[in-house]
Amino acid sequence: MPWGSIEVEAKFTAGPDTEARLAALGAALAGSSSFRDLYYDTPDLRLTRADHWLRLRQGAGWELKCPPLPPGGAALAPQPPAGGTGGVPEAAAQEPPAVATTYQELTSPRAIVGRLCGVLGVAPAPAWDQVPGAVAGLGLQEFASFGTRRRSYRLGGLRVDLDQADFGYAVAEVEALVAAQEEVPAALEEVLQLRRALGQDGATRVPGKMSVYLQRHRPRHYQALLRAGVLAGDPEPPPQGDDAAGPETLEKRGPSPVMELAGGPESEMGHPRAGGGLGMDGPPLQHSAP
Ligand code: V4E
Repeated sequence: MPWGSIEVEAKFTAGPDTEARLAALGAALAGSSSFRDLYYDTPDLRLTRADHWLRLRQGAGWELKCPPLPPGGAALAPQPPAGGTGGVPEAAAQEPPAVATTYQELTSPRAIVGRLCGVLGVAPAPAWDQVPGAVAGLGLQEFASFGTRRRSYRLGGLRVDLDQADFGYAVAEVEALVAAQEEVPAALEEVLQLRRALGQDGATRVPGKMSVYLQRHRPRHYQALLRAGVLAGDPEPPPQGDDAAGPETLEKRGPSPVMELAGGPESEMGHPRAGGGLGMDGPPLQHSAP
């Protein structure tokens, strides 16, 4: 798959009986992992305002999640913001915001750098054959860093991830990976069917980790993405569990000072680092057998 896989996913809120329901449906625990994600953008947020999410998943490498290119369309021209589609195909992109999203997940350095350059409207430099060179050359800066503990289940071609982020937010997702855009509608149907079987009613939108992270810790970045139509303005989810207060460093310090760019959108760079609260500072990515 030269452009990486297409990920169709729907978030849901897991309950105390979710794992029992998964087992009853025949799902198998595929493993547990802990990882840290570091996300990058330009100081004026041009990547995320265009719905492009560049991250370094420690232990796994660089990944770019972005709206799929239209069939046959390999043009890498600068793109307008997603306009609230969340990467969902146009037919499904009407109001209200969809509960499922469709994103391309690029992992090859060439594809990632090519797409970044397309969005930012610059020509790739020869030294940017690896992602870190492009990150430096394009002036990208880290804007979010958080750890996740994940339990993953498999059921047929679907995967269910139960995530606990170290800033005090738990979220789950049903996910299908497909190779081509034509396979998206069927995958979408399967994903939503399993989400319903796990007890999440069809209409409820559940925000992802990043949405909640930005809302809590990068509010101006969050507002910029609401204005760009990239995020849908989810209500702040209620506190969850023992670590609802989040890691000490983040909660005590609150959002870091914001640097205003003259005449441009606000920057959210220079944030404090999340983490530590769940002891995720050990080896970056550990997989354990079920
Ligand atoms: C695509 C995206 C973001 C990047 C993070 O994606 P997400 O799937 O939430 O993270 P994670 O850790 O579960 O990744 P995985 O391991 O599954 O690859 S941040 C915001 N978006 C867009 C987006 C959206 N607009 N609406 C919803 C409900 N989710 C994501």
